[in-house]
Amino acid sequence: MKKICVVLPTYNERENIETILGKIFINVVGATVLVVDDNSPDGTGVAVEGLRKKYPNLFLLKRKGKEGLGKAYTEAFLHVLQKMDQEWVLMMDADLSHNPEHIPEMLKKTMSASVVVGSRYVDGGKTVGWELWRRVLSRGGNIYARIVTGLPVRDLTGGFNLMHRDVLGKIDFSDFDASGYAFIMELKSKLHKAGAKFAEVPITFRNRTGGESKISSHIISEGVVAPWRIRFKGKC
Ligand SMILES: Nc1nc2c(ncn2[C@@H]2O[C@H](COP(=O)(O)OP(=O)(O)OP(=O)(O)O)[C@@H](O)[C@H]2O)c(=O)[nH]1
Ligand SMILES: [Mg+2]
Repeated sequence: MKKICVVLPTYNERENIETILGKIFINVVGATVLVVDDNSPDGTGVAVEGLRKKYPNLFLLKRKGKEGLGKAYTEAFLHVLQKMDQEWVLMMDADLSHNPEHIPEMLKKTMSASVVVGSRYVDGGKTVGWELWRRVLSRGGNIYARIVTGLPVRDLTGGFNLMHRDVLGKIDFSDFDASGYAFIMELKSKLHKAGAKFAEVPITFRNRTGGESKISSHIISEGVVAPWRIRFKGKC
């Protein structure tokens, strides 16, 4: 069995955290989960601490305050690389948009890839429950980003990704420009430059039903500029 650490960033996910953890541990026998929480005012961190009695393979990385998804992931990835020994690292949202039932299919693809993207934009992939403006923004943004960056991935902004620790370990985490969705795009670009072999597995992404959205105009505008930064980084 492949050893896997699921990294789960949380900010105010108290409504979702117990459900998502239960689903992960049922679908991926032997998984370790590292929750990285930015001191959520709704007590998500406290809830995770309580659940550690039930789940011995559950760990919590506590951060001082909300600094964005990119910073939380960076700290968690470095923690896994320096202090944990799982071979595969999975990043996913805690709001039930990413279904843990897809993880076994993603694990199968690791036979031939070092990064497996849970993808809304390959045959069989879909998004359920989003308003038209978010569907257009995401689909259009992904086409735009792929054309500008030239990266061979259809879901560049998707946050459901399984990565081998060796390729993750080649990345310079001190050199990221982005913090929102664009962090995920920049991560995929860096993985590509580090020689990762990508595969995409179709997923159904469901809009959150519990908790609040954290999408902001800053996150959207960062996503417009990021593909150009990625394209020209190191070239001028
Ligand atoms: N630790 C940490 N987690 C965050 C932060 N911002 C978002 N998250 C978590 O990252 C995941 C993705 O964020 P979401 O708010 O779901 O973003 P989204 O899926 O683009 O948008 P909505 O589902 O509409 O909210 C969720 O598990 C969030 O709780 C942050 O600043 N710090
Ligand atoms: Mg979400």
